[in-house]
Amino acid sequence: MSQYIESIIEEVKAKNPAEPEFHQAVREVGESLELVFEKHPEYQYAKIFERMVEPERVIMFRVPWMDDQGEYHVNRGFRIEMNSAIGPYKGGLRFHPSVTLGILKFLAFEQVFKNSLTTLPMGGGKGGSDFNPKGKSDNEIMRFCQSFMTELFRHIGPNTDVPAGDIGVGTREIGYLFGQYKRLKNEFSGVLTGKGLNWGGSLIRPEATGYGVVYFTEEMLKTKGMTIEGKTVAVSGFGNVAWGAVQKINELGGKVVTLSGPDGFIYDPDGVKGEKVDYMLKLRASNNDAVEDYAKKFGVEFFQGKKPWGVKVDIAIPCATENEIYPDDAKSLIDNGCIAVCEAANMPTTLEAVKMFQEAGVLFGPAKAANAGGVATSGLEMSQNSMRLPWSKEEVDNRLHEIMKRIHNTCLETADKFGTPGNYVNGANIAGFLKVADAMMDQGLV
Ligand code: NDP
Ligand code: 2IT
Repeated sequence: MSQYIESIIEEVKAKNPAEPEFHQAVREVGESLELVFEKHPEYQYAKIFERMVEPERVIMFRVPWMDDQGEYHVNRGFRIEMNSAIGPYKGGLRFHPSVTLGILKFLAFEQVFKNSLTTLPMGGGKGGSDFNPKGKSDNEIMRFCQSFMTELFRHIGPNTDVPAGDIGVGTREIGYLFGQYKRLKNEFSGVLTGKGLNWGGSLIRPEATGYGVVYFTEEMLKTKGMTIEGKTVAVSGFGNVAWGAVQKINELGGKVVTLSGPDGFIYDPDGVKGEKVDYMLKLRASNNDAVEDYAKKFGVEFFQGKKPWGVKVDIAIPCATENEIYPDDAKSLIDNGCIAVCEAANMPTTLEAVKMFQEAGVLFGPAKAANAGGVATSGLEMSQNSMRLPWSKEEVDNRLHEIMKRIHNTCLETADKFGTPGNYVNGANIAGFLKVADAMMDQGLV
């Protein structure tokens, strides 16, 4: 690690103590960017990376709400407006008790590079709340969303900042948020993505992140003359992203043998298919935080408190949350002959585990490239909203597929150009950086 990058990381740590996930994300990108600064000192001179690690704006606010029993509650709401060099801020909202400023800063930082890779004009942002949807009634979720938007509405807009879903925020929550925005602004616009189909949403958006990650995996496998057909896959999580990934893996002839939740994982040797895929939606909508019910319903094994990475599979697709693959997990996957790991969640693999996969020759697709299909399809939703014309399923899916192929090729070409062939992490970080950095240079002191 060069002195220059190390000093930036030290400063980030000093200014943002107690934000380890943000430090981790900056370090991962910083390591790749060394290769850029060697060739292009002009970025270093203009302090582009120092600017990128400082959000353009951070909004933090109180979210008071009342439960069904009439008891008062207060949560904290956030929106990190990280970078708008190439378009309006764009990124999801996360409702989960683990949400902190640091978690959202890491996610907003990653989003800047990811959105750049999509080739669409979107800057980077992220937001959310430490609100816990577990066990909440529909009315409680609605009141919370309305209160959240009552503050957020003044900071966002279709040309300013366009939030979407993430953990704990799906079509239902986007609906309540959109309804409140519309009342407050007296305006029907594309201010949020992930909307319902009857009120401005795009076909394929719910499936897009999962589909995209499988398209990306397929492209990685192709470089080794392989396909997904006949491969066994370990998936973690059971939410929106996992659901989309499972569908596309089945369609391409692969077999998903695991799902996981905060309670443990299920092992289904016959594969998660047919009605079991539909059941995932019920599990997610139950707000119950547990995957064990799947094992009970379909008579398969459940491993309490364990992660799925010890199961012998060809491919691993983490779809739950950050830092779920540690060096021990990486070792199990490598020892069991895993050929590809593709990140659907954001930063699910620790830095050491990423290095282990790369050194072992496992194909490794980093999140900011591999899971960009979700936000890319959000970008397509924005285009449809601007035109006031919806596209067909085929049209959106074809565009998504093309975008994922292009991102894959851009990563490979960039990795090659900077002397690290096959290193998708460097390719994604560098290609994502260059577009935003050049825009910032063009725009002066921004
Ligand atoms: P969902 O809320 O639909 O599902 C999240 C899944 O992860 C659930 O199974 C959830 O269980 C589990 N999970 C969440 N937090 C934890 C935790 N701390 N420990 C263990 N399990 C946890 O969210 P999504 O499917 O939308 O998101 C999954 C991942 O994909 C996240 O990393 C997200 O940032 C990323 N992503 C999402 C995109 C999108 O468009 N939705 C786009 C790109 C990436 P439970 O809810 O029961 O805790
Ligand atoms: O992490 C992500 O890319 C998302 N949660 C999707 C963001 C979006 O704006 O669609």
